Amino acid sequence: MPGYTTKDIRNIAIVGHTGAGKTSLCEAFLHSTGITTRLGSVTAKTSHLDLDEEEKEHLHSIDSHVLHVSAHNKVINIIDTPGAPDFIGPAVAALAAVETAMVVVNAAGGIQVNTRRMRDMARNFDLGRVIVINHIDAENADLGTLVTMLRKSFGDVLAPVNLPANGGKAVIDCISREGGETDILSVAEAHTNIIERVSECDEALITKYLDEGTLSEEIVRANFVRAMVAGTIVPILFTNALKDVGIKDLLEFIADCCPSPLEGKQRTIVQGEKEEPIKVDGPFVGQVFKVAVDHKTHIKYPFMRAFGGTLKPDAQLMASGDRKGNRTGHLMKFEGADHKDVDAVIAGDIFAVSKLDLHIGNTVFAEPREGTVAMPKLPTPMYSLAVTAKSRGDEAKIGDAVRRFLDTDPCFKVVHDPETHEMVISGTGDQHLRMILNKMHKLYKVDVDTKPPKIPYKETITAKADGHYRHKKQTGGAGQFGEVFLTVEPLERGSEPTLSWNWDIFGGTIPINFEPAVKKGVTELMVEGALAGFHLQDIKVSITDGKHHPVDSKEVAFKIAGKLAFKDAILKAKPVLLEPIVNVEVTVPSDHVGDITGDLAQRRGRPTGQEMLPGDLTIITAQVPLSKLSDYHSRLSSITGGKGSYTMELSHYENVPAMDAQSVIAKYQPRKTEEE
Ligand SMILES: Nc1nc2c(ncn2[C@@H]2O[C@H](COP(=O)(O)OP(=O)(O)OP(=O)(O)O)[C@@H](O)[C@H]2O)c(=O)[nH]1
Ligand SMILES: [Mg+2]
Repeated sequence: MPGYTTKDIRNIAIVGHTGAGKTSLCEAFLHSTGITTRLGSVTAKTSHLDLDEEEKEHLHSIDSHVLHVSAHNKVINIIDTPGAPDFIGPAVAALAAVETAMVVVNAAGGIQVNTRRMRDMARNFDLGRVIVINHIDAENADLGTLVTMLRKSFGDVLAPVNLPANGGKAVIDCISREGGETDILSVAEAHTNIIERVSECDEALITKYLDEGTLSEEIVRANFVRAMVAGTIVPILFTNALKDVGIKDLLEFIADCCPSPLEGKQRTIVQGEKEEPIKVDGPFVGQVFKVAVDHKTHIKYPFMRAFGGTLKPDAQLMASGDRKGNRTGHLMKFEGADHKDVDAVIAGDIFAVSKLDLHIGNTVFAEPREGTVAMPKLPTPMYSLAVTAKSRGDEAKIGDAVRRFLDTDPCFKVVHDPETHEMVISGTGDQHLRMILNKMHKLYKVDVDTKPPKIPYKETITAKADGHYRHKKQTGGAGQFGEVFLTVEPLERGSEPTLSWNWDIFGGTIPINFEPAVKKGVTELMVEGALAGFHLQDIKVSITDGKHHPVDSKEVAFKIAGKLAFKDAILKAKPVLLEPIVNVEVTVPSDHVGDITGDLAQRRGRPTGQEMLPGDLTIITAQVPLSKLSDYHSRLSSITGGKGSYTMELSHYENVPAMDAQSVIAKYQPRKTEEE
């Protein structure tokens, strides 16, 4: 057993925009606690964490890294996450494993796209939040203004718990001290603010504070964790990751003031309507938040957070719903790429196993059982490329390579388009997919040609209608006979499941044993579409009547009758084409705002907001049809001379305007006639 218990563990995900200094802070933690003898540097390519070739080449993290250090007798498990918007997947998944999200802000860059996204995700997932303002030595940093801006954006819950002093060479603690020389703001005000924020977490404390005019340091410290968990305080700390300023203070703060697994967000196992708390001393429950693959040996390492129970190397592990498990084998604690075996894992800890076929998001048990622990919602990959092998015969190699990325990347998806014979890969953005194609080239020696794939339109109906089909075929001896009457009705947009199935047959006009065949025909059409070859959604179908023949009625006859009766009804039910609308956030130098908004308007974009950032940058947000964005990456680059960037995520589906719909449907007419 480890020499610590669950209450001694602190789990922290370090999140925030790219370049904020997250990996550098982790290097500083490793160095400051004596784990590394030299301070690793991202820029000098000597980082102990950013070890991947792509990370070294582009000088930023592309996957999460797991490490742990000790401070004030606590074991601090840390997940360093990538901050580039295209690599947000591993950062979102990391939130599943922790009680606290540490949002790092670059003092010179301010609140950037991913700072806001990760802050909102952490809050919506009920995690404790800490802000770290790093790069306090940056020449153009205006720390006072930044704190004001952060407060505007995060709200009054923000409270500096230390302040930079001595020209950014030190920090002064404001929990224990009430005065002192600082570079910005007053220690006394910060001290009072902390007391107020902490008192807010409890009625009795508010009364005590109002009665006595203050609270002792002892009381503040004793209640700090509760205030963080309740969200009445979001502390701010200052650091310079390269010069060891504020690093020990930050580690001690995490050890003393951030929630342990017993105090922070409590996870539950959800199974249908039932929700069951997880017991720390109950059977083992864990969740996979990262999968690493050693590209040389192809060994897979699922990384897990243990929520309940103790795990030994001889246990069997299985994902929710699996009947059989596999022997756990080595249990490991990782430090970047290095790992050491441990003889047991306790509730609350973060660890890895090897060679087990587990996936990101899997809830894992040591006995067969159902139910899952909720994960924060991962972004839907909306940026796609159709890929074909450059050399003939490489198709199988591409398939193998792609499978490895599917194992490790939570926002990478692949579908085969049976119609165009294309493999369509999807990710969060151009940078994301380029990274995967680069790795495919370097690690698996496969090269591909790419082109924009077809847009994932959908089809639905807007009215109620009846449908009918009589399938009768007489070929020599045995014939085929089946007749189906049905009704379709629209469901609410975005319904789950997308098809509501109702078997309203009375008196055996269609024998019940043909229900699966009719359903098969209907579900086939749900995938194939009736209008233009896209998936149908949000439809209620009721099979109301039919006829059968004692000899000639066969499954195949009812499948065809079901499918074509369904198509008949859909085409009468005022079908429409739906298109994906994405939320786009474009960050550009402010003098390009006019050009960008004009260009977005031409793409049928609807502006939803604009926000100024430090450094004369502006964020423009808009909702735009995905179909209008296939060339956006190069267009943005040419408008801004390469200085603009954008992110997009699925918002919803809505009707395609009539003109555009006609041209999409027209393109699919020939295939439609061929099919029938
Ligand atoms: N001057 C100064 N530079 C810093 C500081 N912290 C980090 N840097 C530099 O800032 C750059 C980005 O640092 P990283 O640690 O890679 O940033 P990150 O947040 O991990 O970035 P992503 O991995 O892309 O999300 C590197 O060149 C660091 O050397 C700091 O406190 N002061
Ligand atoms: Mg990094």
